Amino acid sequence: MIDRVVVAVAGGNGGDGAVSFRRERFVPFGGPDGGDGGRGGDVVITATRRVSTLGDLREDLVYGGVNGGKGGPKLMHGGRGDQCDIIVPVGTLIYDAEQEDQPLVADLATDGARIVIARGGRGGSGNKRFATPTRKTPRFAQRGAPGVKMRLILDLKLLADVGLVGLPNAGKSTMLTAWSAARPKIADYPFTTLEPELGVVSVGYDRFVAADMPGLIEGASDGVGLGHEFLQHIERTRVLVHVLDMTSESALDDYRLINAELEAFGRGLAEKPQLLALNKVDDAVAEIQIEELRPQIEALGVPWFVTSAATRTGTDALARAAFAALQEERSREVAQAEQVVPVLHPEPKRRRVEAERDATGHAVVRGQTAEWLAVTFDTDDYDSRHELLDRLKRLGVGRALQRVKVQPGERVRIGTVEVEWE
Ligand SMILES: Nc1nc2c(ncn2[C@@H]2O[C@H](COP(=O)(O)OP(=O)(O)O)[C@@H](O)[C@H]2O)c(=O)[nH]1
Ligand SMILES: [Mg+2]
Repeated sequence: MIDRVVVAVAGGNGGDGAVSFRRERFVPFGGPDGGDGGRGGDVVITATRRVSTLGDLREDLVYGGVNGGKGGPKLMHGGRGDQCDIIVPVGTLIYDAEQEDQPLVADLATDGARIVIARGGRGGSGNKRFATPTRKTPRFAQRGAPGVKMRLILDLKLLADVGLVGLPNAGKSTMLTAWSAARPKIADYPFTTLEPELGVVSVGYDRFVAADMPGLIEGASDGVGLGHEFLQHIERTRVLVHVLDMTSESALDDYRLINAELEAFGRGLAEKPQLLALNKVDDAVAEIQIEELRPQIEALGVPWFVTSAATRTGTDALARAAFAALQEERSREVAQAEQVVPVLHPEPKRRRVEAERDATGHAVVRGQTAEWLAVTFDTDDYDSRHELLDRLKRLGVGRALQRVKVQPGERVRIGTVEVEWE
């Protein structure tokens, strides 16, 4: 079962630099004092064990960092935009939906793994920074750069957090149905399948993944062997809900039988915390047995719940308790495993400057810095345009354009901007 969402992310835009001049008494024109814009907030995706599905993410939202503040007079620096945090389960794979082959951008495989997926734009420089001995009163500033925008595919292979164990016919599949939107096969005969049936269970705003785990030992000893996928589910399971058919005359023996089976299976299954579901209470036989066996049940020292999976009596309370136990287990693990996880960054784009002619013969300049400069300097303003051209030349754009034989006066495209090359 794969959980998949497509989300839009956008780093915040950088704030514009300010154009401002000092006002002083008796000084007709003070020096430039426009401050820089602030950086836009990044979009960061962090993996945590504390969530199980991608169900909290919304496809109709853009996850955006906050825009950086504008620079102000008196060299006032614009504020930095707040970061936008997206929380996903461990195991989430992130693909770039905008590229044709949808490449994998990140595999958040460990608790706490983070990626800065969409950087906020840099703030623009205020006019103070463009003052030179020959240009004492620059009347332009740099705009903030737009943040990175992407569409992402987030993929997660759902693994069980809570396992339903119990004898065949105890009501595991029915419990899963009562809990979730999943519609597992419900059979009157024991033993349908060896693949666990999964369901996503909502508890308020939280969710967990539950699995009906049909007989482990029977399967293994029949030589059927449990597949890798099944074992993955078992290992990931943090809490077991032990479903007991209380219409059975041997309910307590059934309980011991399953626990012995868990013990024999190994892999830590027997050590996982259990909740007991005394199921089929809608049946009068079960009701009477629960009353009679109450002292023995209490003596087991396991939290127990009276349920009817068929009529959904007590099933919500059981789901809430299972989730609480799950969160407790996760907290314990997180506290134990204090690890430093590096922050990932997407592949940096090409920094080098390249020039070429496109199919129509148009000269095109590519390169991250060149594109950033082109969108942040106003090309309509004479001084600003010259600042841009000077900086592009310093980057080596002139040499690159000479190689493709661009003549002065020719229009050149840099990212989304066109300028006349001088
Ligand atoms: N009366 C009653 N029958 C139930 C209840 N839960 C499950 N059953 C029935 O018990 C049988 C086995 O249920 P199923 O969920 O397939 O058990 P599983 O083998 O543990 O997955 C089916 O006929 C169900 O309808 C319940 O709460 N009350
Ligand atoms: Mg079943």
